[in-house]
Amino acid sequence: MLTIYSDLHFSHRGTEWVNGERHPSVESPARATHVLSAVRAAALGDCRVAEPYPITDYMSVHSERYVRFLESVWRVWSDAGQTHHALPLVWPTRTITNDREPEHVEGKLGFYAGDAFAAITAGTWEAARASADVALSAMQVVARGASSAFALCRPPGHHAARETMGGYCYLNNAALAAQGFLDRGASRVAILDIDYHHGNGTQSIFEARDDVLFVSLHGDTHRTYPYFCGHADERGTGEGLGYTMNLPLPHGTGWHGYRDALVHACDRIAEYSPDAIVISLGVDTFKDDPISRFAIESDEYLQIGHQIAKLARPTLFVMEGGYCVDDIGINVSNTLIGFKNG
Ligand code: SP5
Ligand code: ZN
Repeated sequence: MLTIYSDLHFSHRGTEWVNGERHPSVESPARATHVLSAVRAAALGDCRVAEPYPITDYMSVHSERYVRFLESVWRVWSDAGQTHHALPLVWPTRTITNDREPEHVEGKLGFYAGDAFAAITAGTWEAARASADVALSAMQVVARGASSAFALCRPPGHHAARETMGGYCYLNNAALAAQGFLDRGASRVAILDIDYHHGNGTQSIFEARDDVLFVSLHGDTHRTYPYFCGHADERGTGEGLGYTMNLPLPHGTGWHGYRDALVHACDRIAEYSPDAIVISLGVDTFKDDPISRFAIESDEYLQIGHQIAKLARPTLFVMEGGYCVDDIGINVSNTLIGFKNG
């Protein structure tokens, strides 16, 4: 299995608020370094750098004004005399909302953010863009006939919606890949999101459509980030009704409960009979993840990969979350090895 990566992610090191203090984000450059080392150590296959894609290619799932915002926001922010990372402070809430983009950068930040977990730094755009290019390059490898590929994306993408950043995400790498498969001739694409957090961005991009099936296993959003959606009764809208499947699981879920949900998810995907599968691969389901509450052990990621392999479809793995840096490498490589060994 070919791995696609980029070193341009190093230019992005975000900050986040924890307990009233500003900290380096747990979504760190070391995550990608450790995953790349583990994939190399596991001799999974070649590792190759991503190709650059034109900015207009990101507009297949994002709006033009949102992409232009991401491209320009750091310059506008620093031109305004600001010296530290940009984080939103004001939001269009449920009742005080319209669709008008503010002119001031402080307003734009809230307009285009779902939360305050997606800091804008000097190198954020370059990194987000490279991450999307990793996903698109790996998608192209599979679209041209490879049975699988691994997109070692950083920053992650599944919390980014059509015009919303959040949860360490800016461009939705998995959604760009899924749309890329459709644009290259696929009729149906399934996205299986196994990050601990609900893929709210991905769901919102595809929930009204039946050409992308979105299936997600995640911590119950009554009690965990990203809150507000990801509930079992969300099944899609309009033509997309029946093409969103959410499987929320309680705090403490270990392999036993997880496996049953994963088998159920895979059964739905098999029934859909997709031409390609995109796996939003987060390993923040790990027992020692610092921000999550599942209890999957390192060896059990082999079983997760094995279940996905049983679907026997062209499969693209897209890196999402996972914040236990010491074990992120083995957890990701075990998933991919479990898949490769069928
Ligand atoms: C891609 C991805 O995994 N994004 C995750 C974003 C999660 N951000 C919010 C986490 C809030 C955690 N607060 C829990 C503190 C536990 N001590
Ligand atoms: Zn996550």
